[in-house]
Amino acid sequence: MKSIAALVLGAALSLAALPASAQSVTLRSADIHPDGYPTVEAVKYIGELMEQRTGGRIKIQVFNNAQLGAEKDTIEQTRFGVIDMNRVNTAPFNNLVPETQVLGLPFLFRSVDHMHKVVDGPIGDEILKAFEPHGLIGLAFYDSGARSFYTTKKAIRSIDDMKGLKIRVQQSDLWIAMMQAFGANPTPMPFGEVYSSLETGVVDGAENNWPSYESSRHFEVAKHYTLTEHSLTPEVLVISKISWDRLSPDDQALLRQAAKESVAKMRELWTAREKQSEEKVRAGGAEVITVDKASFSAAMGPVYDKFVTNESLKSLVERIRAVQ
Ligand code: BDP
Repeated sequence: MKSIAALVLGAALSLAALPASAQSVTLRSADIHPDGYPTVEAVKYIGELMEQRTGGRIKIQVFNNAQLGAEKDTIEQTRFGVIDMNRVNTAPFNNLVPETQVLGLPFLFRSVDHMHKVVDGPIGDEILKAFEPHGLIGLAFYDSGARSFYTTKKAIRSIDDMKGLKIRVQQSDLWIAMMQAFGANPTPMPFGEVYSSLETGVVDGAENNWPSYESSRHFEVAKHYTLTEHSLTPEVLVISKISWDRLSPDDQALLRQAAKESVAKMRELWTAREKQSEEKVRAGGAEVITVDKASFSAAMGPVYDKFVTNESLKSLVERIRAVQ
């Protein structure tokens, strides 16, 4: 891991010495998911478009499978320009970029279509812009489906079953508070540690969408999947402001355009993958449980009270609700 980070750093430094116009660049992009996962394929697709459109001058290399580290760490490395690009969930950005919190708020989006309308419109652009003061340029939001709980021993059949369960969450204060509001004990940790934590009983459960539940093989150790669908928080693709500023304005425009185009491609891949993953985990013996979502949603008041506090976040939530 260290040697890859050193290579990336070396490449970033040598790039700094080149004049802007003559640049041949390979942008290094991080992802914790494996090859074939829709987020990884979407960023590779941006790379293909960039190669075509710049005559091979600009390329993207995706370091998948958390080769460059866990999301929290790669976010820092991206801010400092050690990694050029990064595809991560919005949750590990929540503490750094408060505007991203609204996207994770439980039961805020009425449907995937509602979420698409929000992130594809001016609100999405506004939240992408909010990354800039933190050394990052937001390029695109990608689908992440709905997140639901899964547990190792006791299945969650009603909100009362959540009392006292140790549930792994992403490293975000919002997500910690959400678990507390559900009655559970939140255990924040990186994605890569979840399988063994489920297996050894460090946690009783976790929560994720169908594709991550499947590709991580968490379904082998946590077989009860309860369709709470409590958050539709999307993924986000960012580029380091340091790497961005090294690109010419024309190349920046090409990259923005290619990133926008990758969203439609990603959604196609995502829809197909959700189905395949669901089939795979059902065939693998997962028990899929439906619940009364309204009773879970009714417990979320404290989360909104604690996190939607200033006028700008209140306005974002109101405007999101108003999107038809
Ligand atoms: C997946 C996201 C990934 C997160 C992971 C998690 O695609 O970026 O790291 O959830 O729960 O759905 O940590």
